[in-house]
Amino acid sequence: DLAQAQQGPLARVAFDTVEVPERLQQSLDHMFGVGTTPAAAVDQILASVRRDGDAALEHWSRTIEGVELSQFEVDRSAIEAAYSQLDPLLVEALRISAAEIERFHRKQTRQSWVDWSDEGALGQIVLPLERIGAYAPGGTAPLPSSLLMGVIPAKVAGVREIIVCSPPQRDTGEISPLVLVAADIAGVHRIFRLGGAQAIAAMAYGTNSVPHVDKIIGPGNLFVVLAKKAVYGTVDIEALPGPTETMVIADADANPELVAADLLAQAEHDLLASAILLTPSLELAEKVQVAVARQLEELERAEIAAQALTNRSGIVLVPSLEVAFDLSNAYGPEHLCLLVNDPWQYVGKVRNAGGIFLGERSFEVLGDYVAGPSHIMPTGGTARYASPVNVDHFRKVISLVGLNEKALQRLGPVAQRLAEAEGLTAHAAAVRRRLEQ
Ligand code: HSO
Ligand code: ZN
Repeated sequence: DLAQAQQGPLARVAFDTVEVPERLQQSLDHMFGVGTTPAAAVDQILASVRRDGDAALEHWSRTIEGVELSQFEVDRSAIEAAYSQLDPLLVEALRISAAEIERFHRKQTRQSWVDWSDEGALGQIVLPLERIGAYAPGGTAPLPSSLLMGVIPAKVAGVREIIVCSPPQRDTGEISPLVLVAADIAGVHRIFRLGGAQAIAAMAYGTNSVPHVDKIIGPGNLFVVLAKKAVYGTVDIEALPGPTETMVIADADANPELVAADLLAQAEHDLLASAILLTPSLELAEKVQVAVARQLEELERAEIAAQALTNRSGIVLVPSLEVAFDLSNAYGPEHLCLLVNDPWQYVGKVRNAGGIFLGERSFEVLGDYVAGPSHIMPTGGTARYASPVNVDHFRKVISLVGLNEKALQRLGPVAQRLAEAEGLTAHAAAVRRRLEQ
């Protein structure tokens, strides 16, 4: 039951029904008191950063991340040093990716407008947010591509100041050079060596060292996601990102090796990543199963991918492509990959998905890195109402009301009647005084 799958406890791991691994619970018990849940620990961290500012940031960086920080902000020389640590071809790849992302998002124009008539004018002003913060996870495999995908749409929107928080690595005490260089190429203004819930708290409330922002974006571990959820309202957030998902719809002509490769590419992200194939062809299903098993052996992250394939993944044999699209709409996958003949004819059938990838040559990994659209897409079935990160995430609208006497004469009595019905006599009087003038 694919619709059910999106509501199941696994899909909600980042939210409230988390089963806490034993080792994690032990360190929670040790640091915060016996029986403390992740959400309660996050609340404590948020409250202390709000109260004690930089001192709390130092404390939590020491106790949780195991790093002694004398200065949170990264200076220019550290960024230059990061460039010199990277292969120039890799730097070039980041630049090309950044240029393609920018080119795509420049298409997303939403204009201010003013509409004049004999009743005056109505309109809207479109403005960028002033300051946003992006979180870039550290860990064993930092994802610089995700930083580009979050920051560049903000840049295109015209956000005045973009800051980044990312945890320093234990061995070097510095943020991963990949993250530093990606942040620089994306056009980030300030970078801070901060990870976890304390980084989210710093960006939400502000401290002496870290300015508070209007919106926080970016993926993170359980604590980061819980912290984003908790500060929502004080700041905006783009989403509570869950484990990544791909759904492949393939017909009998699809290449099983490529279907398998695309499923595995997604499965290697996370133990809870979801990679699902829907196909009406039993023959293809069997070939994909064999190909997956064989290709799995060649992967460095085979263990993670193999687990992911047994958790929230699988091959579903469907009676027809028609049914495949119904199931896919019920599931609302982050990525929907169409490995079918003439994929364009099915685009109109898709109602819920973060992104649609059309055909064998237009696969998800291109989208992950270089196609142009942001790869930060709605997960957990939220594609029912949410969109991939885009320029509008970083813009807001101010309504303009510039009506004249003629509009007052026509609409004033209507407003007055509604005000009286709501029992709001001061509202009614504000209309009446004008009509009586
Ligand atoms: N597929 C991931 C994004 C990503 N892939 C980053 C590689 N790096 C979630 O859309
Ligand atoms: Zn990916």
